[in-house]
Amino acid sequence: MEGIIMKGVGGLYYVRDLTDGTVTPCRARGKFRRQTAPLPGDLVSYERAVPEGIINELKSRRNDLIRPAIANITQAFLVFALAEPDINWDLLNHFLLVMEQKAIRPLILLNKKDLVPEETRQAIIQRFLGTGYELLFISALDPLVRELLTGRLKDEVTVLCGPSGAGKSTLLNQLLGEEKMETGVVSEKIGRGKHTTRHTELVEVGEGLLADTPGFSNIEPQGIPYRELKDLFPEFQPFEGECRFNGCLHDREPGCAVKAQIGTAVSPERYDYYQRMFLKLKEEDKYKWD
Ligand SMILES: Nc1nc2c(ncn2[C@@H]2O[C@H](COP(=O)(O)OP(=O)(O)OP(=O)(O)O)[C@@H](O)[C@H]2O)c(=O)[nH]1
Ligand SMILES: [Mg+2]
Ligand SMILES: [Zn+2]
Repeated sequence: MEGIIMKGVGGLYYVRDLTDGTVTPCRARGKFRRQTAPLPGDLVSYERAVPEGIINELKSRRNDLIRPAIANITQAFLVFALAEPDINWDLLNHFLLVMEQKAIRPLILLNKKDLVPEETRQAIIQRFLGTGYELLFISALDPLVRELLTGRLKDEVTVLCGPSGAGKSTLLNQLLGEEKMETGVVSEKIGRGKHTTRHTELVEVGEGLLADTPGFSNIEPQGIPYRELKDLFPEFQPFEGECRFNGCLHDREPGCAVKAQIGTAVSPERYDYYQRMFLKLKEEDKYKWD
């Protein structure tokens, strides 16, 4: 039988059958567990048994993420609060890089719009100039968010990513129309939600699957050669090939067509982020072969 892993807790994987939708707790056969740890989102062949079924085979993955740990994602909702906590722009840009790298479509959801005046929105939109990334201002507390987002879940495996306290679990509950995920006020002391989500779990909603994940304050994009970083910035692409030098990396080279667009088709903030990541990756590259 074939199924998809909804969550893994203490070596037990909850497999949802692709045909009838029933969920069976399963153990994984040792032989492949040693090679690849099964993740939520993994497609498997399994056998039903009482009290626990057995996963016999892990199908090859379309993609996977390490943080949050999940496989076969088709789209990501990047949930950031406009306030409480304030937006960590580097974190948002890191997520965008990871999604580009893994060919996962991102949707930027700026939550808690009730906490900030509408005038602040334009400046945020400007930051993503030319990227083509979709950006929505929402309030996860407002039931209207269901109408806005449910249609986008159909036939997708969607992951909710974002820092602790951004409202991911609140949004999931709103989409489910029930309180399934624990949510909590952001504690001033520890800077994260009280009922902070501890593991990644897929749930069925809107004819698709949606994963709530624990929030984190930092992720580092991995395995990007500094020369290829530019390919992960969609707003640079229209100007590729227009720089004075062949193979221009849009850093310090004279006659750079991308740099000429700063403030018009490329936002200063995103370019600044590009340059900082570029330097960082280049530094790391130096030590790679030592
Ligand atoms: N004012 C306001 N508060 C919100 C909104 N959405 C969520 N919150 C509150 O923000 C707090 C944190 O929400 P959670 O849903 O627990 O956040 P989370 O992203 O799941 O956090 P972690 O599980 O720690 O990663 C809760 O007190 C929510 O009630 C919103 O749209 N407006
Ligand atoms: Mg949560
Ligand atoms: Zn250039």
